[in-house]
Order: sequence, then structure tokens, then C-alpha cells
Amino acid sequence: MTDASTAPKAVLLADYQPFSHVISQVDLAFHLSPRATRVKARLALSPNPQRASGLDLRLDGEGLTLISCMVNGVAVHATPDASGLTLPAALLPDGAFVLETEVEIAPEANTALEGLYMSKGMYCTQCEAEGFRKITFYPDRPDVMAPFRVRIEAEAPVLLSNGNLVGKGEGWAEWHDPWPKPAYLFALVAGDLVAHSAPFKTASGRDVALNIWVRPGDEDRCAYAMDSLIRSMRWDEQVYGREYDLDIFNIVAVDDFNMGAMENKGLNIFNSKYVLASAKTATDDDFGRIEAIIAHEYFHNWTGNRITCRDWFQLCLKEGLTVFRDQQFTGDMRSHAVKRIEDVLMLRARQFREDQGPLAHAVRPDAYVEINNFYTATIYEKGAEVIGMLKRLVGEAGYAKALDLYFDRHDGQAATIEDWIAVFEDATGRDLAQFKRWYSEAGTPRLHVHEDWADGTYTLHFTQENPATPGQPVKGAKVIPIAVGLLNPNGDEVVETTVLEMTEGRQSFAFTGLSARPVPSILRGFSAPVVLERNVSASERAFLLAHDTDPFNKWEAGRGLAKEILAQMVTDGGKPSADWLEALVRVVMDDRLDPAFRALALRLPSDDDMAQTLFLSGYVPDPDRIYAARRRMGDALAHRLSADLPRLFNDLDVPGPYSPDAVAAGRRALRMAVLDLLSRLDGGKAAEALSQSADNMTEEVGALSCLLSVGAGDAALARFKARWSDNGNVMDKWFALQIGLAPPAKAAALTESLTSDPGFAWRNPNRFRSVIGALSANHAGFHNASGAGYRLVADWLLKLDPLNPQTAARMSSAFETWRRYDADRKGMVQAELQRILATPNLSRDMTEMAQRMLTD
Ligand code: 0A1
Ligand code: ZN
Repeated sequence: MTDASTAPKAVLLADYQPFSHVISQVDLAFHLSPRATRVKARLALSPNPQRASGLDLRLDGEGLTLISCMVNGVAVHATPDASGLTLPAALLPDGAFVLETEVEIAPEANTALEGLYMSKGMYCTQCEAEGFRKITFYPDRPDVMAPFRVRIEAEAPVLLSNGNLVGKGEGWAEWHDPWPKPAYLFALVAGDLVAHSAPFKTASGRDVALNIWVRPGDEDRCAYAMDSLIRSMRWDEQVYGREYDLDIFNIVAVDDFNMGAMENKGLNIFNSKYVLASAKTATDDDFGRIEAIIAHEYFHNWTGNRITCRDWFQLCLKEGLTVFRDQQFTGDMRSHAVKRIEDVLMLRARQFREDQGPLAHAVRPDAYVEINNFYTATIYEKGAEVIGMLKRLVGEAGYAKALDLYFDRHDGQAATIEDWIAVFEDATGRDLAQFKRWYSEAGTPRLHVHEDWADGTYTLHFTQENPATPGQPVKGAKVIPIAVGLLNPNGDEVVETTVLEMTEGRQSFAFTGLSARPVPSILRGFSAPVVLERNVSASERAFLLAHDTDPFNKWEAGRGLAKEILAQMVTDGGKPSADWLEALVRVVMDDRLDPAFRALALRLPSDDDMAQTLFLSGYVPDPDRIYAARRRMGDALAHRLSADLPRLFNDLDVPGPYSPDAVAAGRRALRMAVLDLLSRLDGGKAAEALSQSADNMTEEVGALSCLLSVGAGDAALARFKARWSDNGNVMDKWFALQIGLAPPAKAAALTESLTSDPGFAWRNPNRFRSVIGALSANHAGFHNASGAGYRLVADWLLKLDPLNPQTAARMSSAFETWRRYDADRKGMVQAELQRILATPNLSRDMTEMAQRMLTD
């Protein structure tokens, strides 16, 4: 299908070689100016003893105008090519030497937001994964680590870089980072900024100045981020024994950012939406995400920065582990049960979806064309799941011992997954050779279960199926930790949670000495990232929903039931069963249960989740039927609960001033779920009243969503816009909500009309995502049979690609599910992907994505 001669060249794990030289010191001097920034780099180099002597020096560099180049103070003639600069061995002295270069770059013209760029008049950088090569000539790879000294000269009041401040004056500042680091952790910020500051004393008594830098006017929305940072720092000391290691920790919020945030050493740079929050501007979910992302970036200081990755194939070494750590942190801060359910919802929605389509790849891939395309749910979320399984297999104590060994052994190094596995083997004595398949093999295993019962012995028989994925037709059996508990028929637990270790393709586990046939609770806590296939009756699911002591499986029982019934409603057009309604109502009305849990139980499976589930069961999903069935299901629930909804809505009101804590947030989540049902009965009356009176963004957005769902959102939308038009982060919600909740046949047209709204600043990644991304996330709208959704998304991706290939390519994964659907839809998506691929000067990023999605 695609012509090999035009395919961009892949980088292979198998080709790894250490760099030709080592760098003992980097000195950078920046003279900032929007169109002509000068960067001087002084690199102290020597041949790498791990490589042969007499090698050329090859430095990466893109879009740089070379002004001068000197070796040991003597000018050399060097001509860069499109991707870098080669200094032939003949030009280099035998031993150590100093290379000095000066280049010119234009940050104002940098629309890709990679390297040094400008956001609303402020200079900032993004170097992961390969952005440093857009700043100066350098070996832009994570295994070249060096201490950096940085001098910044600029007409800006605040000048920041990594490490500690060693000097400053009018128009200049100097920073020194003593910790050797790879170039991707370099950062620089300069602009008119103000700080929200706080002191911190580490466990061993080091004073650290904490600053969150924002644009003037935003400083009153930093308190929650600061509180989250302080709690993260304390938690890492207490749980992992890891202290902060510089005198300053700076965070900067920027409005134009491709991702969520970046862990640059001592100078984290954040998308402003993950820093700025007040009761009036941020929802409970926003507060939760801010806490998690602040923690994530901070935790990278040890897992990512002190110990980094040898090469980009090892990305999960830092990302999987850091996600795992931030998940533990959120669980400790809030509720482990709720956090686990939310994480699994997200894993299934994003990672299972990826794993079941053409973009499936291993947690540690062995080839890539553009590394920016591999910041995926598989690397991050499945990478974290793999660590969760390891921890389950070796136990709390084994995990703690292995992590201590990891930090001791690899501090200051660029490590690999082999190093990571070896610390677990050495700390616990376990052989993890088979476990490593979780890193090398893509795809979501399917775990089939059946059981038998005789003479007091209950046996579970498991079969694992490891489906083929692109480039990996055959796979081996995985080590699967299966947490199981057994309940007796009156609902008491007779066997507590036990972890069964499955290592073979088929395996049976027997429980003896039981007085009655038990009801099994399998895969408790979602102990492995697999699809569990078991024939379970509706009554058994209802029984587990009522009695399971494992909160995850309690929720899962209700979820499984809802999905089964919804699937039936999609295929036969019927109504939900009374059994399901009764079982769910019991949970919703049970005020001994955590409201956050009850809210999660009420959340119906998403349309995309249903499409995936139906596809896996052999159906061709029809987006309109799924949409309609899901609405009927919500309506039926609303009618069944009609007598209780107004009282529930009133009782759940959280009195007093707004607080983002988990308890209050849980009550509001349930209250908004109740309001959504109530709106189906009262046409949005209660929601309209709340929309006018709400004093916090959670309820303001909650009420607006309810109104949009019942087609009564016009007045609230207009009010919202009038009130928030000068707040970009809030206006993103205005765009995304109306598109996300638009009826299927109108979604594309509405999106198209909003692209003409003066507020649609499409070069801003957040705004682009809140419009074009919101359409791709409206399942029935995006997949509307007219093809208008596909066309509009493809048009805009093509428009963004030349300016910002990274964000455009990442968003193209909207198309990854195309093979699930009917021939007409498949044909339309295929045509869009081919149109994308045929576009002249398409980026390498987008070319790789479109090719992978089209390959059989
Ligand atoms: N390392 C950051 C995420 C990140 C990754 C890539 C980026 O540019 C391509 C930017 C940020 C994290 O895990 O938070
Ligand atoms: Zn990360």
C-alpha cells in the first residue's frame, strides 16, 4: 500500500551504540531576541572510551544558522546539512578538546513549539524528545549527560534556567545545574512573570525556594498547584525516601504547549491549564489533574532526571514508573478505590483502544520513525500497569528493596529496561525472563475463564490468548497475576484476595475445603491489563455488585452488567432490564457508600467503549444505534429514579465555601450525575437554575452539560461566553462542551461554524484540541454516516501539520479505530488517510501515523 522508497527511515533499537564522545561540561550563552536569538555553546569533549578512537564528531542541529565554529579556540570550516553538523576526526585533536559554536535562531517563527519558542511574548523551551537540536548543535540523545552552565541576556525581568541561580543583574542572569543531565531536560524561560512562592525544608534540612511563575494577573490561581507540589515533595521523601536536590524548584505556566507539562531539571514547564485553578475557574476534575500532573513532573526528578533513559526506546522506564508513582500518590491523597476505577476507565478507553488497532506497539518498542509519536497510552499507562504487576508479583517488601537498589545502582546513569528488570531479579531472586514479554510484545491478552465444582473443590480454568498485532503475529504466554477472592452464596467472603500466578497458556487453580459452590471475584483491583472473558449470568453480576468486598470488582460487576445490557439494546433495540435498574438503584441510593463511587457506578459506558466491545464480540458497531441506546438507557434510569432525584439533588448540595477536596468533589460528582438524570425529566429546569446560581466551575460546567444534553443549552452557553471570554482556559471548555455534546447529525456542522468564531485561535494547541479534538471525541458525531466529521478533522489536521506536526500527528489517532466500522465508513476514513498521505510536504510525524493506520 505504501511505497517503501518514500517511507521515512526508521530508527532501530538494535542499532544502539554509545556516542562517540563524552561531554564533561556545557556552557551556553543566550542573547534573546524574537527574530535573531544568538546561542553560543562551549562543549568540553573527549573521545568516549567505550567506542573506538578517531571517530568523527556528529552533532544534531535543525534550522540553525551557523555563525562560527572553533575547536580549541581555532576557527574551523564546517558546513551543516539538514540534520546536523559533522566535524571529521581529522579536524579534531586526539584527546580532550573544546568546541565552541555560535548559531542564530528565530523563536518568534517557531510555531512547532519545540525548541525555543514564544508564547504571548514570553520565551520558553520544550526539548523532549528532540527539541534541543533546534537550539544549538549538540548530541541530542538522552545518554549524553553533562552539567550545564547557562547565561541569559534579554530585555525581560525574569530569566530562568535549570539548577541554581549563580548571578544576576539588569538584563542578565546565570544559572548552574550541577547534576549531569541529557539535553532534553534543558529549559529556559524569559518574560514578564510573577511568582507565587513558598519555602520548603527537605527531610535532611535543605532549604528549597519554591516558585510558580505565571503572567501578571494569574498569581491568585496558583495556591492549589503549590499545595500539590509541597505534598508531592513530602510524599516522595516518606514513601520512596527521595529528597529534592537543588536550592530552587521553579514551575512556569505557559498557554501554548503541546503536551501537559515537562519535567526539566529544576524548571518544570507546564501547560497553564494544569497549573491555574480557582473555585470559579476550575472544575473538581481540573483540580485532580493539577494535583496529579504537578506530582508526576516532580517525581520525574528521580525517575527520569537523576536516572534517565539510555535511548528513546526506553521511554517507559521513566514514564511508566512515574505514572505508577503519581497514581500511588493520588490514591494516598484521595481514595485508592476511586483512583483505580478511574485509571482503568482511562486505560480501557485509550490504551486498549490503541492496542486493538493499527497503532498497537510494545511498551518498549523496537523501531520508530518519529519518537514524538510514541508518547502514548501504551508507554505511559500500560507502562504503569506493568509495574503494578511486578509489584504484585514481588510484594510490597520486594518492591521497596528493588527500588532502593535501582536508585543506588543507577543514580546519575542513563538506564535500560534490562537494568530495571535486573534490580528486581537481584533484589528478590526471581527470574523475570518471561515477565519481560510485557515489555516486548504489544496487544491486550484475553483471559478466558471457566470453572467447575465437585466435592468441596472449586477449580478455575484459565486460558490466555495473545492476539496478533502489527509486526507481531505470534506471541508467547505472559506471566499474569490474577487476584481472586471467593464469596459464599450468602455474600460472605470465604477466600480472601489471593494472587494466582499464571505462566502458561492454559492453567487451572483449585480451592479446596469449601462447603458450598462459591461465587468468584476474578481480577480484583484489575490485577493485570487483560480482557477477562467469562460467561457470567446477570444475577451473578448483580450479586457481586451488592456483595463484593473488592471495590474495583464491585464497580466492575455493575459495569459489566451495564455493558451487556447496553450491547443487547444496541443490537435488538430493546429496553434495559429491570434487574439491572434495581441493582444499580440499590448502589446509587446506598448512602453508606462513598458518593464518588456511586457517581462512578452511575456513569454509563461511553459510546466508543461500546463500539470497541461490540467489535470484539464480532459485531460491526453502528454509532447511531449505540448513541440512541445509551440515551434510552439513561432515560430509563431517570424514570426509575424519578421519585428520588429532586431529594438526592438537594441532599447532595455541599454547604459552605468551595473546597476541592476529594470528599466534597465526590458529592458534587454524584450530584451532577443526578442532575443529568433529572434534566431528562424536567427538560433542564433544575440545571438552568443551577447554571444561574453556581458559584464554582464544577457546578457551572455540570449544569451547562446537562442543558446541552437535553438540547436546552443556548442561554447558558451565551451567559458562559459573556462571563469568561477573557479566560482562555475556561473558554476551552465552552468550545469543547458544546461540540462534545452536540447531537450526532449536527456535530460536524457546529464544529465547522465554531472554526469561524473569532475565539478559535487554532495555532494554540489547547484551543485546537478543544474544537477539533472535541469533535473526534464525539463518537456518533465524528462517525456520522455523512463523512462530514472525518472530512473536517482531516482538513484541520492538514492545516495544522505544517505549523505544528507534533500536535497534528498525535490527534490523527482519532482515525485509529476505523477498521471496526461498516464498509462505507471504512472507505471514507481510508480515503481521508490516503488524502493526508498524498499531501505534499507532509511532516514525518504525520506520514508515519497515516502509514501505520493504513497498513494491514
Ligand atoms: N515528559 C513529559 C511529557 C512530554 C513529552 C513530550 C513532550 O514533547 C514532545 C513534552 C512533554 C511528561 O511525561 O510529563
Ligand atoms: Zn512523564
